[in-house]
Amino acid sequence: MKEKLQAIREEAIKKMEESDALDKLNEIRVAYLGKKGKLTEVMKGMKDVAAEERPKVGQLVNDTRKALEEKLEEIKNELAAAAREAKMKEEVIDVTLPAKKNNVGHRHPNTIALEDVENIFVGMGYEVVEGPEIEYDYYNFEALNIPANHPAKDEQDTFYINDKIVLRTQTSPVQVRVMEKGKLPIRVIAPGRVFRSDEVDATHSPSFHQIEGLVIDKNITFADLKGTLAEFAKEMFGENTKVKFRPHHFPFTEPSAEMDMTCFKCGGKGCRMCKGSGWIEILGCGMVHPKVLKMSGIDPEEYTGFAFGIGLERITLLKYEIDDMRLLYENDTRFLRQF
Ligand code: 2U9
Repeated sequence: MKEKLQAIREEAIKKMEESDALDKLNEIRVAYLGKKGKLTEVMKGMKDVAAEERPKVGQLVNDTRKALEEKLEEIKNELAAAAREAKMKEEVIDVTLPAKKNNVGHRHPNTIALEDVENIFVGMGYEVVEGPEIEYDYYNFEALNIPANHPAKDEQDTFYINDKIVLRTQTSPVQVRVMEKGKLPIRVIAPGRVFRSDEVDATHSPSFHQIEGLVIDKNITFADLKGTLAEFAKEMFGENTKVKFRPHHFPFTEPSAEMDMTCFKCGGKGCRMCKGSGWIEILGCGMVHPKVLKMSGIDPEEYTGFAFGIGLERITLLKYEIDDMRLLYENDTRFLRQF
């Protein structure tokens, strides 16, 4: 019995030491220590052992089981450590490799120009207001003194949803809604998308953006308009920028004007940018028509105001010297990356 146990012990330990994987080690455990294992078989033979020998043999069986269990645990730990080591080697990360470059997004040039304009007017105490892109004919035309037979109302220029509803052709209806609320004085700018039934070319698009401004208070004069817009041109295009006003006509302002500024490229000498004239047209403006004030419930005897309209794309193209408006809408990242 003693020799048999010794032989099982040596055989099992040898097999354990030769084992190179955890599942093989488990097979060995089953074969020697399991219910039908070799050591269990020996235990079954105890009944043939003389009664006085049994405690001794029993002790020996227990010692053998303990020794095998200890060895099993030891080899198991060794194999697990080796497996961990191998996995670590396989998953090693080379921290010296150059990092993958992320594509960082850019603000659209129109957005940059819009934020510049907004910051200038917010700095002068204006509030930025927005309104619907789909508007009633009343707010887009009638309340702005644009009569039913005006060419701007032609289907060739305006997108009609039905005979009462249009895609706004200007952001002016936003200011009409502000006036209607009746809270005075008013000092707002209204930026936003507008729609006109135009063919696409280098300077036209059926959808573009405007920034309009409106100031209404007691004693507002054309001098306030001139001072405000001259200051805007300086802040936007440089301290040396000069402006001049040419008479114009809009149904919603009287008198009306267009404002030109000295060319920021040549300073007024004349170049390709300003087509040799030294001047660049940048916006339209005027004193709010008394009829427009009256229609929105403001007394033109008590209050006066000025308004202006800026084409955002025009400012963006000028600022970045871009010669084709279509580039602003194509979302070509090679173009957008440059801003
Ligand atoms: C109210 C009263 C008056 C807004 C104005 C212009 C002059 C103007 C153009 C600029 C380039 C349109 O995008 S563009 O083609 N706009 O010249 N807009 S005065 O006048 C208003 C607005 C609201 C209640």
